[in-house]
Amino acid sequence: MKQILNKIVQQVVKAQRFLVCSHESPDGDAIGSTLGLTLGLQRLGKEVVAYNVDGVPEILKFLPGSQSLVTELRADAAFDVIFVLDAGDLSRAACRPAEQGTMLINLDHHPGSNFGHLCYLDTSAAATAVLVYRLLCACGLKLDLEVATALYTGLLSDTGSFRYANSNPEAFRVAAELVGLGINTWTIASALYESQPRERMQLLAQVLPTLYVAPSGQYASVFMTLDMLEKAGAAPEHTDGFVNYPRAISGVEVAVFFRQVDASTIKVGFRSRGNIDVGQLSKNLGGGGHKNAAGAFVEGSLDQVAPRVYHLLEALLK
Ligand SMILES: [Mn+2]
Repeated sequence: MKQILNKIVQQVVKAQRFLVCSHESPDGDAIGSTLGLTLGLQRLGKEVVAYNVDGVPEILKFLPGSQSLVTELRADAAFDVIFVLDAGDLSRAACRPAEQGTMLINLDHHPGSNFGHLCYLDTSAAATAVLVYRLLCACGLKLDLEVATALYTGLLSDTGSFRYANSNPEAFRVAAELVGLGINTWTIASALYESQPRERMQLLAQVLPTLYVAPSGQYASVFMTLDMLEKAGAAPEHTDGFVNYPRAISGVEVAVFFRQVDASTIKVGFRSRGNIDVGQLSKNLGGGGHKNAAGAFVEGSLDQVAPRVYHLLEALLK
């Protein structure tokens, strides 16, 4: 692990033009890591382009550097190194395969992520932001307020504000270091959790009445149709976190959020507690993810997809 990190440091030292990108539908870790590494490399005197195919979500636009992130790349843009962060799979980064001579470096904490000329995968890291922190420290960079703000946002986001089981000692040590640099924890928390657009609440108000709790009490679901989305004037990204509502019910081991994507596709999002592996379940449905957080796009109407998912859950939870 240390060896790979050293090799990446060598690449950073040697190269000049960098692309930093992450997965589509980016979360706080994807954007926090992207901006943290981008700003950090810039401090080291590098030319860096931050890129994400879906751009910066509204709630993360407070982050330093977010306004310079691009959603498109010029066809002739050339880089010495492409960093792909937190992506799980290269296809989720929607970045061009590296041209001849371009070094592709993968920093990730998703199990099974194994692309890139150099692959720095540590599934024990609470967030990819932690890996970026390690890398920037290994490069000898003294972190500043802006880099710290971006990395802390990634860490806060992927640990569920230090509630999830991935909140390991390193997560707290890195957080302590970043807080020590003078970041404003309340500004960040309030931007992430208490700056919701009204449309999101109006959508949630329609989604919550769809709550279904299985007779066993072990799993629960909510769903969202495109009609609801339109009525609320909301966007799909406003549904982030909706799955946490059924999960918050006492006794529920697996929470499911069914989101209608189009007339014949349902995005099924899973969250589970403890040892229940919804990552494998999602893979069986053609998707992917972590043990406790995963999802898949499934063909069919809600009436077709939901019973199928419930059936699989009955088997999983038996
Ligand atoms: Mn992550």
